[in-house]
Amino acid sequence: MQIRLSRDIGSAAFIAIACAFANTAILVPANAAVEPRALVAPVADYKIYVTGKVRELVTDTRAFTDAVKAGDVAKAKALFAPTRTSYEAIEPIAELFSDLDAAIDSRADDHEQAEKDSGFTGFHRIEYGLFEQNSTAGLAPYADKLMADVLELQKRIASLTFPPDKVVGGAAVLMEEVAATKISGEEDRYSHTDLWDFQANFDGSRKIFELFRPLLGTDDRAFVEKVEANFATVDKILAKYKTADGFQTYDKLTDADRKVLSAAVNTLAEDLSTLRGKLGLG
Ligand SMILES: [Cu+2]
Repeated sequence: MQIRLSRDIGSAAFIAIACAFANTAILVPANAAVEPRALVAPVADYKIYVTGKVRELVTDTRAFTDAVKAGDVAKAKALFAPTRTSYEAIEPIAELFSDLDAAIDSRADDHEQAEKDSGFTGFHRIEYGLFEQNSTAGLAPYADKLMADVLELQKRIASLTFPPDKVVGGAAVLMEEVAATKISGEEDRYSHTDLWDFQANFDGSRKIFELFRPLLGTDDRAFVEKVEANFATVDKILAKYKTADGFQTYDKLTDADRKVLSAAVNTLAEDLSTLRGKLGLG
């Protein structure tokens, strides 16, 4: 019917209509590749991952805060970085619990009076006491609050809905944050344990990529290979700094490695934000 109509109204119109159809033919399969129903399984699997990480976080935070309250500076210092990894692994979705994220993981400069600010709580407030002041004096209330906030997070996660666009978008935003600010070593500025956080941030974002990757079509094979290669590059750099019980301090990272790392992370941020569009998540 369209063809007969276009013949009737002339060849120019026919070309326009043919082009419109050609565009539709190109667009439809790409969008139809991901039905909303297909997003249910990766989101459910991701929730299982997050729930497991939060369970670890609760156990580890209890040991960490117990050490702080017992006045055991050495033990508390040793537990600081490993305790944080399960939290950093779920950081892509921190936007879904932003009030708790601020209480648990904000930095001194998020607060008007920096380290002196009574609103500065959580891991980094305790880090400041342990590593900058080399003491647990006055940290007990912060330890109690951190434990309470982590338990509240566990409760909240249990009934939280994970919108797929926030999950996939969160991985991209986290990579952006690593590239833009974390790369300077601002997160763990007193302990210099940033490499532990980086590894956990990458692992957490990679998990999201791996869960949603099966939804991509065969025409995205080059994209998938590129993202995987960049995750591998990041892993390779971090592996150089591994020690028997974790990572060297961040100041050991060479300028050359810092450059390669930041380039790889920038590309990951761009590619992961493309992934959102590829999955039709806007
Ligand atoms: Cu963090």
